[in-house]
Amino acid sequence: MIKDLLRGQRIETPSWAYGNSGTRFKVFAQQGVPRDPYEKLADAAQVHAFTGIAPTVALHIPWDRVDDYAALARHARDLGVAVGAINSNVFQDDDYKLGSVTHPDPVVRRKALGHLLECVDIMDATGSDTLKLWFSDGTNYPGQDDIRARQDRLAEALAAVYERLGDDQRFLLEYKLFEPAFYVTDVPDWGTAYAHCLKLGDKAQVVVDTGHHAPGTNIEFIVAFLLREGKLGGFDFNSRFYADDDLMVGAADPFQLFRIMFEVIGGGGYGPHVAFMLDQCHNIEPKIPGQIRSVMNVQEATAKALLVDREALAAAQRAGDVLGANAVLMDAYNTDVRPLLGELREEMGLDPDPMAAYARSGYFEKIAAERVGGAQAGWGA
Ligand code: AOS
Ligand code: ZN
Ligand code: ZN
Repeated sequence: MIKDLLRGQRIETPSWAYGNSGTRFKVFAQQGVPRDPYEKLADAAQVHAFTGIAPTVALHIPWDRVDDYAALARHARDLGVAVGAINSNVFQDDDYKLGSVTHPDPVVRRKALGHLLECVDIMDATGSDTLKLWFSDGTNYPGQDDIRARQDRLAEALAAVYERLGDDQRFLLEYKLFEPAFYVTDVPDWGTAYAHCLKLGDKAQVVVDTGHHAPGTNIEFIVAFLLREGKLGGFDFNSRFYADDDLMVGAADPFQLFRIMFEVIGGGGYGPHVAFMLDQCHNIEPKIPGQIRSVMNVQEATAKALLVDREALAAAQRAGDVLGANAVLMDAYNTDVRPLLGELREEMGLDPDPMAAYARSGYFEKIAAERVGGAQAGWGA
C-alpha cells in the first residue's frame, strides 16, 4: 500500500537547475551543462530515468525560449518526460526596475501582462496545465509608491491572466517574504496570495516555496490551512539556512520536510492536484546528481510520512496523550526507509541506488565531452 503510493509520486524538476548558476558574487561554470532547452530536457530525463518519479520538467520563459514550443514538447516526450509548469519572468528587464504588474506606469504594466499571457500561449502549445507566477515587485523605501494602489494593479493583472486560462489550466501564485524588494514586497506572504486567489476562483491557487519564509515560520501550518481551503496548488521545494538559498530540499531540515509531507498526506493533498516541484540551483555541486539527490530526499520524507500510524496517533490525541502522540510521529520519522525505497526501485525495474547508477552510467563523461560552452541558467547573471 505504501509502496503503491510511493510508486505514484511525481516530482517535477526545474529546467534552470541544469544550467550554470551562482550567487551575485560568482557563477562557477561546470562541465557538460546544457547549451539550450533541448539539452536541459535531456538532463532532466536522466533524473527521471534513475528515480522513476520525475517525469515532468518546469520551463522558464524567457530562459527556455524556443521558436517552436510544440516541437520542444515532442522532444520531451521522445525523451520520456513532459513539460510541466511554465514559469513566467517579469523581473529581469530594465523596464521592471520599479515593478512589473504593479509598476506605476501603465505601459510597463501592459508589457508585463503581455508576457504572462504569452506564457499561457506556451502552455497551450506544450500541453502544460500550470502557470507559475512569481513577482519580484515591491519597493525599497517608505513613500516610494502607494501600497494599496500596487495591490489594485496586481489584482487587475491577475484577473486578466485568470480570464485567459483554459478550462484545464490554472495558475499558482507564489509569495516571498523579501528580495529583491526590501521594504514592501507586493506578494510577501501566503495570506496575500490566498486573498488574491480566493477572489478569482478555483483556477487560482497558492504555491509554497519552502525557502520564502521568515526563520522559524511553521510552514506545515500554512500547508494544512491552505489544503483545508482547497487553495494549495503546489510546492517549490528547496532548503534554506538563511534566506532564499535554493539549496537542495531536505538538506537543511529533513524533519521539516517530513512534517510538511505529513500535513500534505493528512490533508488529502497527496495526488496530482498538488504539484511537487523543485526550485533549486546547484552552484557548487554537480547538477544532475543534485537533482537526483533532491528527488530522493522528497521521496524519503514522503515514505516516512506515509509510515505514520494514523490510528495510533488519533487515539493518542483523543486521550490527550501528549508524549504518546509525539512518539507516534517520531517513530515514523526515525525509521530508515532506504531499504524500502531500494526494494521499490527494484520492483520498478530501476537500480536501488540512483546516485551510484547515474555515476556508473557514463552520461556525465558523455555530456562533458560533447557540450562546450554551456548556458547560464539565468540566476546570478
Ligand atoms: C524566486 O525567488 C522564486 O522562487 C521563483 O519561483 C523562481 O526561483 C524563479 O522564478 C525561477 O523560475
Ligand atoms: Zn520559487
Ligand atoms: Zn525563490
